[in-house]
Amino acid sequence: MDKREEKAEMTVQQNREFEDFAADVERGLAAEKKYISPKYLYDEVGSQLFEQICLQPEYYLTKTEASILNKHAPVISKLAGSNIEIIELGSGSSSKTAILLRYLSLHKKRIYYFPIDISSSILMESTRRLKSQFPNVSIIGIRSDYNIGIDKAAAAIATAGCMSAERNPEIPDMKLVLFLGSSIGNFELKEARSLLGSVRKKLHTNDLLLVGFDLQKDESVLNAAYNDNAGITAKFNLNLLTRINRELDGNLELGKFEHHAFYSPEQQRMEMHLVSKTDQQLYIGALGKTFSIRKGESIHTENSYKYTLNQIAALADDCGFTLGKNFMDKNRWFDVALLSPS
Ligand code: AVI
Repeated sequence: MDKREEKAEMTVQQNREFEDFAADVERGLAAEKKYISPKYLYDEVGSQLFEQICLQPEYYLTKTEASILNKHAPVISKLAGSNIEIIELGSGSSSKTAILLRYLSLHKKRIYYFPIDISSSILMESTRRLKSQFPNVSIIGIRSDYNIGIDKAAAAIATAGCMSAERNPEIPDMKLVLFLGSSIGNFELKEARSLLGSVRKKLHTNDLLLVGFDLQKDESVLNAAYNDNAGITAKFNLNLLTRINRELDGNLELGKFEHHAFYSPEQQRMEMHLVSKTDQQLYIGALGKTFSIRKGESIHTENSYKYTLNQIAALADDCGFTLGKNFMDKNRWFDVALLSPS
């Protein structure tokens, strides 16, 4: 693909993203219970704010998962072949993957790493950093959603294989797919099944999948994690309104909403909402429409499901995987589940 074709493809993709966002905001604000998909929290600013959330003392998820990966990197490495293709769904800053790369790069012959993310700036910054940290690892960032990203990574490997007359001894003998950070928790169970099911279809029997699950725990720990003292999670949530204003020509006033996050024991999930402080009209220029919202009414912006080990095993089974191992911290707050195709 030459530069002109690449640009044209980018424009088509941007138009499609704009139309999807507009349609989703219209549907969500017109609904009886207002909602907007959490995927829209991640524009460039939202992605940076999420990186800051991960550093907050109350947000135990990132630190705990990192400590699990640090401890179990040798075992994970032993399970992997000598040439390995690592594909990470929603790689973000790739900081936890760096833990694995540090270990794998010392013990493997050839590593390809394909971080897949929707934020181009975070992707560019993390691939630049990792390339200088791990010069022996081939790193190819893919700005895409997950399904297309996995196909692109497979195509890149196939091209590398075709370039040599004989079978290239450096071509990976296995894929290791990473879906870390409890991102799976932001999916409804049906969507989580569908995502893992489609990942399963792209894997061979000797490939592996590592998924980070946040586990059920004391409510006070959960509530603190999503209501950090520095107010970063609140900014992250409110940034969705700024994004609507900028991209869809909205007139939403951030001061007229507040961040509300709480644990729902019935649904076994953290919920994040933007609660309206007054009766107000929300005008969205790109739609040419106004939506009414009452004082106390909310826009539901995220669910973050907390799993039990039984639920994880059932999900794996439903999607055609065998649960090989649960790598957990000593408090059992977080689980990195190792799944292999059944
Ligand atoms: C990305 N995801 C796993 C985070 C979570 O914990 O659900 C997003 C987040 N929302 C508020 N804080 C962090």
